[in-house]
Amino acid sequence: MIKKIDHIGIAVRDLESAMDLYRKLGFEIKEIEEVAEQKVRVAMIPAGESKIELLEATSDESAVAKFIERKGEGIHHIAVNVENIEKALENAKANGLQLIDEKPRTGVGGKKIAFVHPKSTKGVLLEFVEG
Ligand code: CMX
Repeated sequence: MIKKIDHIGIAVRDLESAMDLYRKLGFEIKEIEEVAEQKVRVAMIPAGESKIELLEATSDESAVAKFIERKGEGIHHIAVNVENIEKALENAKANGLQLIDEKPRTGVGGKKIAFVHPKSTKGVLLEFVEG
């Protein structure tokens, strides 16, 4: 059911300076996308079969802004690819995990995404991405 790690999300205060830093590390960064529903601007950086997602909040109400306020910059979530996100959510719920999203939302690239609460996944916010 789980295909691979899709990406690792990193919360940053300033997207442009974080992109400069990752370019210095050797990553190739092409574009920035705003995901209004999640109140973030993101840069998806290819890293072999997976990606690194730099995340900047676009509002104080954003989950990313709250995370940085509480914990500082750093790894915010791990996202895994699943073939069928509704089935992945159904399975996680049936196994007693606490879902943040009962139904998928729209994420980067218009893909279907949904989150599982870090309280039920050993302190790591987990994201399902379909496709
Ligand atoms: N990773 C690990 N723990 C986290 C966390 C994260 N990213 N965000 C919050 N927490 C922890 C807090 O530290 C806190 O723990 P303690 O109680 O031990 O201090 C606890 O979760 C708080 O939980 P809460 O009161 O239920 O909720 P919050 O208001 O802090 O919101 C969360 C947390 C995960 C429910 C919220 O951030 C959320 O809904 N996230 C999903 C959406 C999202 O993150 N979008 C941005 C990325 C979008 C994208 O990638 O496209």
